[in-house]
Amino acid sequence: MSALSLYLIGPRGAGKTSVFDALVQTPEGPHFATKGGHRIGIVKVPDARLATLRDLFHPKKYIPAEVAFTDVAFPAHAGESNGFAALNAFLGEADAFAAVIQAYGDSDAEGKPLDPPGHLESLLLDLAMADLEKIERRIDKIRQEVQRGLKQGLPELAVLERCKEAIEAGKALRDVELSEEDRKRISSFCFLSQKPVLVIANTGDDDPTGGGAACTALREACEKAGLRMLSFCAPLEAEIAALPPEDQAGFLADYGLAEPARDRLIRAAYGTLDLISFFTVGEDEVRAWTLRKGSDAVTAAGKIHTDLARGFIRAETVPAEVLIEKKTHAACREAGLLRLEGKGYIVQDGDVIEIRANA
Ligand SMILES: Nc1nc2c(ncn2[C@@H]2O[C@H](COP(=O)(O)OP(=O)(O)OP(=O)(O)O)[C@@H](O)[C@H]2O)c(=O)[nH]1
Ligand SMILES: [Mg+2]
Repeated sequence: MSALSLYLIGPRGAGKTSVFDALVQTPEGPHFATKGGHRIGIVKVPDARLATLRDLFHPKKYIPAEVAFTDVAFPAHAGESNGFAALNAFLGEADAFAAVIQAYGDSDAEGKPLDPPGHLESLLLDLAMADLEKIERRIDKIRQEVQRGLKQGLPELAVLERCKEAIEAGKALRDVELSEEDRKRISSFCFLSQKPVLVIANTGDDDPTGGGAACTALREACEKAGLRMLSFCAPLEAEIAALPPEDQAGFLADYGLAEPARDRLIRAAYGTLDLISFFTVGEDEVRAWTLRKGSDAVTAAGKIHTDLARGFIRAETVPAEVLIEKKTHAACREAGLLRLEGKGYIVQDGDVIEIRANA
């Protein structure tokens, strides 16, 4: 996996761009690029363990993991699915969505009374409707083939019909239980309602920690939908992110915030997507790698290089905290804390790993 990519989506005027600004703001100004009207900001995943390892090893290169945020530009005349159908191929590339929902003020961008749960519901519906359109088109195509005697599409047709029923019953495809085989049969569609969704409540500066009524209502709706919610006041977070680093913690604390918005969102995304980090260290580089929880040592080796997976012998493994305490691999080995793990070892968050492999 290269950088984890999170796409900011949401109703018109919900605060997507304001949230994006808060995420990409730095004391030197905002960092982002523009592509096809969409704004993309790549940020480093903060990890205190990795920073401490850097200070121990003084590597030539220091390479934290990265997350890419995209502020999706929805077309102005979007039609029924609010642009989701038109942007389907583009949105399909996201690893997950961050759904920005307005939770400040009394009225929404269209001047209607503020209704965060309603906004979330219609956003989720837009995602599902974009999928349904694709599913119906594909079902028609397969049925035509079957009529002409081409039967190989039948297993795919069966899965798609289940998906269609689920959406028509008001479900998201992420809530449909599929076998590994069925999952593969539909993976190329990159269905939008199959992707993990994190909800961001964009609160007012009168409610920086999200305890207000609008946020509470939205939180309840998220719990019902099985979605994780974070809240932040985007303009306030952007202001704090622009301050000199040494001043930021104090301002955050003044508003009752433990961490900047960016860090909270990244942490939540890792949790929702079941991701962990492992590290490689040395004189050349100290680096973080992103891995799905439950992956084995060979998979971790393959992240670094396919040759390392192919020639895998063992993984010399020590938790970052132990290496930080003992300072060197030699000291870890002496204390019997450097483990030799085989192919099937399930990598743990924070493992420092050195792969031994046949060249
Ligand atoms: N008071 C207040 N205003 C906000 C907040 N967040 C956004 N706004 C304002 O709401 C308006 C819309 O915000 P944007 O961030 O542009 O919303 P958007 O979702 O990117 O909008 P589109 O891209 O046009 O769909 C802007 O005028 C913002 O200044 C907030 O937390 N508090
Ligand atoms: Mg915008």
